Amino acid sequence: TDSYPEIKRDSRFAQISKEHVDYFKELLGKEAALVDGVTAGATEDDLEPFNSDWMRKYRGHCRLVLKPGSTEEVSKILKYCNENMLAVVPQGGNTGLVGGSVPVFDEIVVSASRMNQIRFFDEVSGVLVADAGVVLEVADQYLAEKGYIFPLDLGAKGSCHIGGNVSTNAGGLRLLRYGSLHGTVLGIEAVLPDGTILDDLSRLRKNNTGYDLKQLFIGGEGTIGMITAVSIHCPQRSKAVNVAFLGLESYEKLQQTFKEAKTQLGEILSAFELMDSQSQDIFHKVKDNKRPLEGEHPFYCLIETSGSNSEHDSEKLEKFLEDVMTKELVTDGVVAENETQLRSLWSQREGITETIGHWGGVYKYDVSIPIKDMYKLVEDTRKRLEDAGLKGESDKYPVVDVVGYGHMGDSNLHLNIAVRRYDKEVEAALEPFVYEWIAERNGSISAEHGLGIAKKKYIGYSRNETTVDLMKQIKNLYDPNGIMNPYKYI
Ligand code: FAD
Ligand code: 2HG
Ligand code: ZN
Repeated sequence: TDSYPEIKRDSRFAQISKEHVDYFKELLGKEAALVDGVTAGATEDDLEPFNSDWMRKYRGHCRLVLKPGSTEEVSKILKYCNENMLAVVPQGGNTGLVGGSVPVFDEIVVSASRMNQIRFFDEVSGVLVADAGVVLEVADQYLAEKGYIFPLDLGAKGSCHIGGNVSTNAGGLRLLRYGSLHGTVLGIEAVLPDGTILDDLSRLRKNNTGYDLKQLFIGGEGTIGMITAVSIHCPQRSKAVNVAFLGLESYEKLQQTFKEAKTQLGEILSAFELMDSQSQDIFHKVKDNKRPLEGEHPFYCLIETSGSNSEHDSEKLEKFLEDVMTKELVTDGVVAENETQLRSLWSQREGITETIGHWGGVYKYDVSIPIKDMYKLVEDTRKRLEDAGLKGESDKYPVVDVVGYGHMGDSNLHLNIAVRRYDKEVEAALEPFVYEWIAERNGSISAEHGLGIAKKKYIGYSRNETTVDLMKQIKNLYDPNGIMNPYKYI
């Protein structure tokens, strides 16, 4: 999908000229702060990491990347772009999965990568204030040394930025325990398209003084401004972390196991992740590693506990395992005995996204559905593609497999269709089928990845007209010229 035949470049936007680039060069000073394919010799290859998304599914044609080093520089860049009608795409680690982080045409990429300083940490309250371009894993390691933890964790932690996380309102693997960024983010600093700096870097947990404007930027996907810093409440890091990996016979038993986990593990439960056998087959085919359990099971789940008393927590988890096996809810299970095993069990879950694209492509649906119906979407989609003669072993079939996994504890399913090639027939079988299926059950077509360009057309399946109209009014208020991340969902 190299181009977007259905989208036309907005002629209101200026073409980038030498004069524009000269302004940015003078402003940013350093050569390292620009990737310039307009006046200097930056090649397609130099620009590729900014033009192409993580899945290599969406590609733009930007010829200029700016890497400001401060909020003031971001302010001057956006003000100039706004006055000169230059369109802009804010970019973090470029790990987003809905094509929102890359340009569509020749929009200028403003990367947060040089804004990567921790600004403040309070060892008593756990409040962290950091630049938007701090990599999530770097923030978490910094916190680990102080006995704290970042309240968000996800497979892309080594590349994604905390500013990108907040802009997508990423959910991830710890939401069950620490809640969403809408609760943990205490404040933001952002630059509006006209250059105004919105300094709302509150360090307070409670602040009921009018509209909570930061919430619009949390999950705003770069459409109303660029986040330059984040203030976030970080919990104490648990001393004892345990992980169990279980094999189960049916989705029904998985639901009962989840209920038992909540009852028996209570306050120490920190993750409950679902993986079906198809997702694990793919992981093992690609990685060729030893499976954690003997034999194969239709469903797997990963349970993590985080508490303060190692002995007490292990005992609780062992007792829980014994109980669910006695009740025949769980067929087989293993508990990590050390840090290496713990990481290896987590990789069975975190590594799915990386391995599933192995055959050429993936159609991704990141959905919220009431838990009892959640896996039926995978079964119905699988049947639909089989009935249409699109799924099979040999190369003549576009579909390799239909896979379900995700954050069961948050009723968030990742339906992934691994394909050998992107194919119009497969697309027609999937859409709007999947979206209608979700809307009928009052689910959400995007639980945590956002809308970007991939889900742009489908917002109406999850939001009514009044809501979408209000969103458009907000967009127009903040960004009247529409320069921020154009052509995307709003
Ligand atoms: P980018 O991809 O660069 O940008 C994402 C969006 O935010 C774009 O619209 C962009 O314009 C905007 N943006 C970025 N930075 C800024 C800024 N400073 N100001 C304003 N707008 C900005 N997501 C989950 O929710 N849960 C998961 O478990 C999860 N796991 C993942 C695992 C893998 C292996 C991968 C590749 C992705 C995963 N994701 C997950 C997707 C997720 O959205 C991103 O990984 C992450 O939150 C995006 O951060 P980023 O810095 O890469 O942002
Ligand atoms: C995860 O939970 C991510 O692993 C990615 O949200 C999901 O690749 C996906 O569809
Ligand atoms: Zn996820």
